[in-house]
Amino acid sequence: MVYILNALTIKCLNKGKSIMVRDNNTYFPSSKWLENAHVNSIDKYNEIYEESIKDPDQFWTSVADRIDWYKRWDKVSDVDYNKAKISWYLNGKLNVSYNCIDRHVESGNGDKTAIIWEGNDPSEDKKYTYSELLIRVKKFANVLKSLGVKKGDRVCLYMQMIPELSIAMLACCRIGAVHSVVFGAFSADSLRDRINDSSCKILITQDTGVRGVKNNIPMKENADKALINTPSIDSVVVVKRTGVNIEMVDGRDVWWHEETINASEDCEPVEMDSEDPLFILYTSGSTGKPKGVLHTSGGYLVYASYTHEIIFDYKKNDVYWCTADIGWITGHSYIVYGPMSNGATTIMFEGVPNYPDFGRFWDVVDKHNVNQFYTAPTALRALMKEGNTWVESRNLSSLRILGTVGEPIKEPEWKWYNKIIGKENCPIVDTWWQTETGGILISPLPAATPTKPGSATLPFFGINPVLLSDEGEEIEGNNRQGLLALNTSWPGQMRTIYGDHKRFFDTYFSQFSGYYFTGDGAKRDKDGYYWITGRVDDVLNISGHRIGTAEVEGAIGKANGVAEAAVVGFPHDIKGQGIYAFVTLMTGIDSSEIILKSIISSVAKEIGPHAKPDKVQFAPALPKTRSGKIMRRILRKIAEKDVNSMGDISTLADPSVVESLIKGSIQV
Ligand code: 7RM
Repeated sequence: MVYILNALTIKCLNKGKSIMVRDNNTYFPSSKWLENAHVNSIDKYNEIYEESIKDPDQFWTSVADRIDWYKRWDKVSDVDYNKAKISWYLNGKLNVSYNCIDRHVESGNGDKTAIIWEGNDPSEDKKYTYSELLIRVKKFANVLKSLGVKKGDRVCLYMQMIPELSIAMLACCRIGAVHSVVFGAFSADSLRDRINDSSCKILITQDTGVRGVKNNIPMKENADKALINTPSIDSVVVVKRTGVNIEMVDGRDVWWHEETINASEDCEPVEMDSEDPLFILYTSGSTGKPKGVLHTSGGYLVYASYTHEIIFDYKKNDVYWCTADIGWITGHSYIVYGPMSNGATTIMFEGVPNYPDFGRFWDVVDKHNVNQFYTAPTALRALMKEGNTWVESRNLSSLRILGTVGEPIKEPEWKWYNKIIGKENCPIVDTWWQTETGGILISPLPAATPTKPGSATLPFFGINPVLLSDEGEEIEGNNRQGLLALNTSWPGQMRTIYGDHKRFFDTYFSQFSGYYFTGDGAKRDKDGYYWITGRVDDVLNISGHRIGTAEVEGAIGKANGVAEAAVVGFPHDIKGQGIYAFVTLMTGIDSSEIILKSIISSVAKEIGPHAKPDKVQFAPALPKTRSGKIMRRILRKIAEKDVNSMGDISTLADPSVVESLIKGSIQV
């Protein structure tokens, strides 16, 4: 399917010199973009899109030439969704760290800044050129080798946003080790489960972390708790970030700085097969157990690299900043692998948007002359609420392109972003994608696609989105809504769930045969633009973080006195979605402050503080069908305070439960 915009749209696009032209709530790329951008008109977009769909092998062949291969592939792709079998660039050989560092040094760009690290405290920053980075990565790769890490071994990285995190990732791929980054806010229990699921051999962490007003996040202490039950871990490498006193376990723990100081600066990159694993990243699904999403080397790098260049219209001298945490896929693809494979200057930010004040993002933009700025709608909502004075005192004239990711962006924050941050001069790319997709699948191209606030617009090259009915019928035509699926593969697609290929098939390919099912709903408007309506499964999106309702329910269930819990999302001003927990206590136990506290702390312990419920309602019973399934649809309506459109409740075992839930009171 090809989307050709109507004549009116194209005419408006060429309307003239004015910066951003508005028409019926459609925003057009400003004229100064039309000339020098990689894709500089909607006609060009349509032309390339058509080619990419007509002859995908030819298209993905030409794209893959951006990467340096030791040996080219002998088949572009081999995909069978009915077996969940996905391979790209078969028998191609490459090394990801070579592509992200060495080749830039070899081509004379060794003195170019690779990473600008901006610390939590504005007085702290560091820059690493590509040459400096190469030395550090080689040294640390040798440290890993000296600790017995071999090709294919898993290495867990549990760190905050410090440069050593990127260095460790690149060192892993230099020697063919598979990294598994665990977001620094996850609890000891979560860390333990993730280490065990993929039997990591080594853990890399830091003494303590700093983030906003928190200046002593107990990273090593959490790690120590996790490590009580992780038989696969041989050694722990600890980065000294804050210098506070921590315990080091003799024979197991070593300091990063001590190990690297005398490590050799020679370390040849290992030749990897395209389909050798690059990393595992855990993400929440609709069951209690997070999935180890596995990405491989060749296809992932090609896709991250290409999308980064085209969607952010990245040019050689740009300073690019993605504010995400590397603990999530956005940081993997668009702080590390995409930008660095393109030889970009990428900013890595340790702090938070409101520390030391609400102008911090804009200070960083001003200080480093950021050209592309990529963030989450939740951050924009939080900042928008604080007024414009924080923005007006900073010079944002370097900005060229703005991006968002992680959740639907709503019109108010989109308009604020456009006007107050972009000064109506910077196209906004609302990028839709997932941990599973490796890179962006639906997004405007900044100098080509007219945008509409809230729409991720059109598919990227080579991407075939479809809308499906609940029965799995393809919904053709525009002005329609359905379940979002993809009917062809792309190089950045995940390959399996680590250690559980059957679950991979069951989760993504079994519901609708021949399609990859995303778990999202979407509508396609009259112009063929996609509007993501959100998850249709039991996955919540809290401030852009994916959290499964089942995980939170499991954690609540572990608190003393709790018989059962059901968790749903509800609309939240800042977070996008908040967590609403309905909790039934054991017979004879009354709700109390103490129980409430133990529920909250159980969630913090089992998952992490970011998954704490915003609202807890104690309920005598939960609405269940006669077969015992909790009807979340009803709980969602109660959480949304939309009790008048409850729908059919006749299949409930006991419909009177609903009445008591509506009357019930919230405790938090
Ligand atoms: C990159 C990332 C994936 C889920 C996805 C959606 C939601 C992401 C957008 C979005 C609306 C967007 N990976 N999502 N981007 N919804 N518009 N531009 O976020 O695996 O952590 O989450 O996030 O529901 O399925 S993720």
